[in-house]
Amino acid sequence: MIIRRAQFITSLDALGNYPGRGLPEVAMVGKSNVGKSSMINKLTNSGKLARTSSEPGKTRLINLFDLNGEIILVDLPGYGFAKVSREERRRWAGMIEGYLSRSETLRLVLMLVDMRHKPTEDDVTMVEYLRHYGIPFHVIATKADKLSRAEGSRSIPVICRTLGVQPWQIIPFSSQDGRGRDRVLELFDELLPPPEIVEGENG
Ligand SMILES: Nc1nc2c(ncn2[C@@H]2O[C@H](COP(=O)(O)OP(=O)(O)OP(=O)(O)O)[C@@H](O)[C@H]2O)c(=O)[nH]1
Ligand SMILES: [Mg+2]
Repeated sequence: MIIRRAQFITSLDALGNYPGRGLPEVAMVGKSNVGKSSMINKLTNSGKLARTSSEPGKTRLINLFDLNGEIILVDLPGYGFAKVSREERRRWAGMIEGYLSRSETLRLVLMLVDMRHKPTEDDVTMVEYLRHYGIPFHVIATKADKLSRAEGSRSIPVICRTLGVQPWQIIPFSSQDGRGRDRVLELFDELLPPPEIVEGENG
């Protein structure tokens, strides 16, 4: 998919109506600071469409972005961020779960894990949750630019074992150098309606 136009739509604290609702949705999940918002900016080639921060807990609402009027990208708050109050964490978990379990147009989840670290208990829980609800997902191994080639090849089997996924389900990604971007955009292509066949052409 070539992204010609990317626009912020709105922020919600629970799934509700929004302009563009009905289009296929792709949601990013993962712990705080893993790089969800940065990934949106890299995919759309826009410096600051989604707000990022070196401090975890930046995204606090469900943020929706329109791609070409064809796909909705959903930026969710991160989980597992110890510094916010228990009540706030519960509210975020409710937002994430509420969204994942209720959206009827959610077609793909990009589950982000930091390529440098073993996935956490929360990550394992998230994958179990996605499987339970039968939500198709791919694992995005973020911050790949921070690893050497050797470190990178050691990290993939750890992610596979911990999350119980196959290597083909993992896409190493970097918001710095853009690796993985093309593979993710190819996944988006699969969500688009097939091109219309124009009758009368080529016999
Ligand atoms: N080197 C490197 N840094 C990255 C990459 N992706 C994100 N970062 C940095 O990691 C920090 C967190 O990035 P965000 O995109 O805000 O993370 P998030 O997952 O949206 O975080 P929350 O909104 O708090 O859940 C920022 O300082 C980014 O610059 C990457 O691919 N490579
Ligand atoms: Mg964010």
